[in-house]
Amino acid sequence: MAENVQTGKMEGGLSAAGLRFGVVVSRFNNFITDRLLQGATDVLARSGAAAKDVDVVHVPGSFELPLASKKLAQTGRYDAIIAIGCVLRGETAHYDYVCSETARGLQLAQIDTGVPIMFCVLTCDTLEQAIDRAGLKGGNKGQEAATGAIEMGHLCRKLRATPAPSAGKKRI
Ligand code: INI
Repeated sequence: MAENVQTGKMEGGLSAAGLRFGVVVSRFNNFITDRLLQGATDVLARSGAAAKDVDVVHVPGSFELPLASKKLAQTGRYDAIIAIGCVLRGETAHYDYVCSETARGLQLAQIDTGVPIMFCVLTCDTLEQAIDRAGLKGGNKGQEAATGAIEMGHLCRKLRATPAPSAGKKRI
């Protein structure tokens, strides 16, 4: 946990050792989501997360990510959740419904449960755009999501341990 005493700045550290993660992955477009999952789990492992502290759950499509993420968060077992999906624009409005409800559902789930949930859902017009964002060497959004999960997991632990201002303390 990094803490800057002079400025009172508080932020999460970058080691995943001792933190627990849930990863929820959509099977739809698994050509892409498998690569995002690989990127995320690589970063967690290289940052010190133990294999026993990373649970991976699969769901049919991105639309199912919010419910499964919320249920994982409600177990109280995880410091952070990573929700992985890939929505590709088709010829109908289906794309818009899946994108907006998935984003809304994941945001509601993290606000309701207080457990950080990373939005690792690609919303792309073309398969090429998705491939660019699921690269095995660079440009992998799963890696970014894992880094965010580690930081938020630390930050939430830190904030939980920070005492609330005492009732008698004068506010200015
Ligand atoms: N789910 C995705 O994750 N990506 C898509 O591109 C997609 N498209 O295009 O339809 C998709 N649809 C399935 C959806 O997420 C649900 O699984 C389905 O509607 C059942 O609830």
